[in-house]
Formats: sequence, structure tokens, C-alpha cells
Amino acid sequence: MKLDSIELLQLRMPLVTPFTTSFGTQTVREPILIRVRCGNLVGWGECVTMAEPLYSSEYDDAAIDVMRRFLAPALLTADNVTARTVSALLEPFKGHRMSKAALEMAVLDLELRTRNQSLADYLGATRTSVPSGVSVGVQDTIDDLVTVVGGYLEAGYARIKIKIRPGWVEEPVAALRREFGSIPLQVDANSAFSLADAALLRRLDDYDLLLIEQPLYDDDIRQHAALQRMLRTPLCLDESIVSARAAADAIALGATRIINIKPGRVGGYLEAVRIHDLARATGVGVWCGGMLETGIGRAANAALAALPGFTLPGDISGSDRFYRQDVTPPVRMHDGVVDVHQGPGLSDEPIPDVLKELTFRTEMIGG
Ligand code: NPG
Repeated sequence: MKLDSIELLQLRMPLVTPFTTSFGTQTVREPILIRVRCGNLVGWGECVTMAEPLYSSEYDDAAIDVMRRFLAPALLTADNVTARTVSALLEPFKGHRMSKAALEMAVLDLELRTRNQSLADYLGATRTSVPSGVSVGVQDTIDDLVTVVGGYLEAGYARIKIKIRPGWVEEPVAALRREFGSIPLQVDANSAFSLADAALLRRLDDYDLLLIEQPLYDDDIRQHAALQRMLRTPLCLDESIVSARAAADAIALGATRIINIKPGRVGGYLEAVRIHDLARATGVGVWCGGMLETGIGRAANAALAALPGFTLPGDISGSDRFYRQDVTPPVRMHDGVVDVHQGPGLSDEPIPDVLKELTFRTEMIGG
């Protein structure tokens, strides 16, 4: 198809509670939504960059700039744009995977709506609901952590992930084991440690964690392999895995036994499926990560997580874990699961009034 226009809409969405990771505290999320048009057909995508380049080198203003100046024009001038051709059309531009993923999402959404097909069906999902895990930020005190985690367990979440950083490692894990016994528990360091911390991280072997996520710097693949040889607990890579090629290297080097798949980080849902297929073929477990998505990305992630190789619960919580008001009808967690969207496209469409209220910046390209 030939696209008529690509519109970028940036929303301001306050978080229900501040979210603290090893790289800082977020109190608001400003997601960039993509609206593509072809005739009277519309497709929606979501860019998962943050305001600052702290998780990776990508950030909101850079995403808007690269989409406006390079990526959107490349799609608008192409004669035949389909979800399968987007990544090849954008390949000449280096990096910017989150922006590329967002555009591919919007084209895929439009295509699936035209065909009246759900993302789950298109990707080959084998489940109609997926276990819902929750990611818990660093808290001020251990008591606060126990209270917050207790609340999520009470609500029915199937797995708890806590953020760790220097000074917040063994004590919080020990407290949760003491308080809640053998709950499914994992930790995420967001690259906050170095190999010199191996002894500290090895202490976590006593707590029967599902995994330790991204302890070292994102390009320390060989060092992750060295660390894995010192630990019983499986290592899981997130930031390091930016493509199926990177995944193949990390698996071959023994740097990861589990992969956190985030479609934004790897350039889109189609590349995410390639990583899933590779991991499945090599006996590596995968789960679907989250980037505080709105209902658009959240529903799409649930469809991806319904593929057979997703063996661990993902960071796919209900909308209300982060937002009082989602831009789509809320994604709900019930009985420890999130239901997979069965309607056409990636998700429910944004609610027009809510979209209008939350949007503070728009940019029309083409059209
Ligand atoms: O449930 O959407 C969610 C959040 C899961 O902890 C989560 N995400 O490092 O995985 C991460 C972290 C993150 C969020 C990283 C936003 C960067 C931006």
C-alpha cells in the first residue's frame, strides 16, 4: 500500500506511583503514538523511548527528529509499504530501533485492521491469555517494598520482579523470601554492576531466583558469559539484545540462558518473533519485557507473549499498575493473567476524548 500520512502524537501520562530503577526515578511517561493513514484506514503504533537516554541511547526528542526527517519520509515515498517491507525500507538508517518498531507497528496495525485479523492470529499465538508479572521499582525502605509487593501478590500477579542497584541487592531479596516464601521472583539490575561485583551477585544464588536480569553493561557480552560461569542462577539479557544477530552471539557465547524480548528494543514485533524462534530452537527461555506501554503496546506485547516459546511470565501488567487513565480501554489483569486482544489489529483503538486530553504535541508528516 501507499501511505498518505504519518502523524506523531506525544502524550503526557502521570504515573500512579514514582518508578525507580538503577538509572533514575520516573513520575510521568510521555509516550509517542504513531497514527498512519492510507485512504480512510488508520493504524496505530507506540514508540517506547524515554525522555532521557538512560536506558539506551534512544530518547523521545531524538525519536521524533529521526522519524520526522528520515524514517517517515522513507515510508511515505515508497510505493509498496507493508509490515514485512518496513524494516528493509528503514535499514539504511542506523540504529533508532524503537522508532523503527513504532512505525512498523502502525503499518502492521493498519494492515491487520484491513484484513480483520488480530495480531495474535498473525503471529501464531497459541494461548488466549498470558501470565502477568509485575515490575517493582526500588523502594525507600524494606518495609515499603514488602507492603508494595504484598499488594501486588494480593491482587493476583503471577510473578514479581524487583529492581536492584548497588546498596539494594541481597537485603530486599532476603526480605521478600522471608515474608512471602517461594513466590516466583526475579531481579533486574539495568546494567548497574561490573564483574568486580561477582561475589555480591553470587550471594543471590541462595534465594532460588528465576533469573538475574542485565547485571552488567550492555556491550559486556563476554563478561556476562564469565559471570554466568560463576553463578547458578540463570542470567537474562535485556539491553544487550538489540537484534536476532545479537541474540545468536550472546547464546553462542553462553552469556544468557534467558532473553527478555522487548519489541521496541529490537526494532519491532517481526524481529521479536525471530528472536523467539531462535531461542526456542536453542533451548533458551524467553519472556516479554515492558516499557511502561499504553494500552496499545501492552495489548501487542500480550499477543507476542502468547507464542509457544514464551516460557516465563512477562512484564505485562494491567494498565492500572502505571496509569489511572489509559489512552485505550484499560488492559486488565485478572486471576494472574492478561487476556490476549482478539479483535482486529494490535489493540483497541485510543478513546478520542482521552487521546485529545492527553496529547500535548503533534506533528503531521505528509498528508
Ligand atoms: O511493566 O512495563 C512495565 C515495566 C517493566 O521494569 C520494567 N521496565 O528495564 O525493563 C526495564 C524497565 C524499563 C522501563 C526500562 C521503561 C526503560 C524504560
